[in-house]
Amino acid sequence: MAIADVFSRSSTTTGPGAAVTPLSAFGERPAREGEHVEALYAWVDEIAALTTPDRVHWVGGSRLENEALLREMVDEGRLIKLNPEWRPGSYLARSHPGDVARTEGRTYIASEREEDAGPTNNWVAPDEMRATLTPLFAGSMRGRTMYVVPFSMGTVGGPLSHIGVQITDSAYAVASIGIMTRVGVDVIDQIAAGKPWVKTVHTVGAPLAPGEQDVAWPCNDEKYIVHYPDTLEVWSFGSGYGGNAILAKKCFALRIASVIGRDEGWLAEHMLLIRVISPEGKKYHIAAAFPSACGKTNLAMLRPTIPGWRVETLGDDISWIRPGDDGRLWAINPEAGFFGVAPGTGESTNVTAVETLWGNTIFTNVALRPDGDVWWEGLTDETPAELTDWEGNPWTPASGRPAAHPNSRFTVSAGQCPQIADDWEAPEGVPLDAILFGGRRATNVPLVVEATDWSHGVFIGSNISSERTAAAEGTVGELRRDPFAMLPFCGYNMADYFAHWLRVGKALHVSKRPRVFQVNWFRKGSDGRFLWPGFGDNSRVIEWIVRRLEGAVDAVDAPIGRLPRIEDLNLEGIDVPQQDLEELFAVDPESWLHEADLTEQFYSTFEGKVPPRLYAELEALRYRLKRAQQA
Ligand code: OXD
Ligand code: MN
Repeated sequence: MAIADVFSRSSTTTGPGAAVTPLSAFGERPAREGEHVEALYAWVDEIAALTTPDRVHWVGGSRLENEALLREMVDEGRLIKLNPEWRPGSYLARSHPGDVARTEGRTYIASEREEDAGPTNNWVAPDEMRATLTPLFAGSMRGRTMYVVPFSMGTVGGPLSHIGVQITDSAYAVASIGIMTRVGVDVIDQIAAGKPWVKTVHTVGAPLAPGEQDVAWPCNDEKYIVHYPDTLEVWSFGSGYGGNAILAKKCFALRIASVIGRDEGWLAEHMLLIRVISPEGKKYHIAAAFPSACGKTNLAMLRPTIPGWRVETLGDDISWIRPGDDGRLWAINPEAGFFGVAPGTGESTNVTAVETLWGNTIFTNVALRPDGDVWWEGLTDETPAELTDWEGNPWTPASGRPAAHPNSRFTVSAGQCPQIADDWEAPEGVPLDAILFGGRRATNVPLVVEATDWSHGVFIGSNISSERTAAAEGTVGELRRDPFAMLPFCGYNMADYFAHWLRVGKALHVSKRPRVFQVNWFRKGSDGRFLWPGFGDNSRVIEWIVRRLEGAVDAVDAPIGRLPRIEDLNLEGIDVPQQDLEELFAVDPESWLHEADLTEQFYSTFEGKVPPRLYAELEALRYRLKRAQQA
């Protein structure tokens, strides 16, 4: 019997023969009164009239309803139930091979004014976009169930939280939203009470003709991920995958929220959030922005290798940051789960993540083991002799292709993380002490450098970049810019976003501003070796940062910021040769002057909109570099 058959029958947790509640027992529209909730009902009716689903199901968010949904998905062949002995309550989804990642080329900011989208976003005028989308959405849910999912980003009713409703015809999206956000009728109560909410509409774009057999992962070759920032709406067509389908995440919590933050004076950021506890028991909160694939989840779940230090996880992808009454910046992780990249997550790189995934996890596009558990490249040192790959084909190490898709994912509740902070759901969030910007840089950028002040920090953030590797298109070594790690996620003109960052910091008293640092775990020596061990040893850099916050160590002024004195780094227990340490912190004025030219080129793409303050930072950097060159 095939593996899928062994575990795909009856996903019930109530035991053989026990009565189970079918999904159809749920889904009633909650009865509430008043003009606000009437507006919600009218909107849902309007979308149903456009998309013509067979049924409308209001998701209430109970555990029993979720179980019924998962059971139905297993019975319909959309999910494979994993062996409960190894992975209780867990499932594997296999996507269509053409629907495996966010589609940035098909992602649009349809703002009224083109200049509000800026040169880094795809723009189409809202009317034109609606004229394109309306015929695509018309009848798009035929033969399917339309789910209405009320959700909150941040705890329901929290002062930093925001709510929304996603309409979707994907049960997979419903199950994922249930993990990644707080879903429930209490959100409808908030809407009824008049709280503003964001409208999000999603269809996989695969209507079914009467009697037509469905496929496990319906989708459409044509895809549109469209944001209307002026009316706080998201419309997504054609994809069932990740950020294209879980609209609360990148679409709402970053693109739309960044616009709300611009207008309300706060920041929606692509940042992990951690609490660092020193051996003296002092607590510090750090948010850190890294482009995708630079180890954000690893840092979020850091296990320090230095004695006495602890890290608690608060979030691994998104932070909402707002000035508090005390004049400091306060941050929450608006999400309720982790949607992490599986390959490369393993015992030796992120044991905390591996432990988090013990059960109750939806895996997508990973490989299946013969024993009904999952596997992906990097999970274990040893490669299993036999697997079913992410496309459902037999696989052995000799197959010559990855068993799991490189963008395969796990979706799991944050509460399952063994080092999650007890108060990770605190509605008011945590006060920020430091902000880190990182990228993957083989050259130039030192292991750590401190910004001299807020506007220098914003300058550094605006210059985040990673070098292209041989695997990506383009010239190897060429810088791929990803300012603030927000390039694909900023819902408005990035130059206005830089100005907003300057404004938010300037409004804070200098003593209350988080300090800003740039980090780079990926610098290489001239022989191509990584100079720094990384992973748990990054705690040594965090220790230096904390000691700077405490005023316990001095720093050395360099043209690019403040560098550590090597003797202040805690290197006990690791063996990094002196020469490597020197290379890790070397600043070559010539190559930095070249970078400054690239920055100027990049800024010029915004046609005069980059704030003068950042040009002043650029000129000051050039001046310091030239002086260093002459010295
Ligand atoms: C993500 C990303 O999925 O940054 O978090 O791409
Ligand atoms: Mn991300």
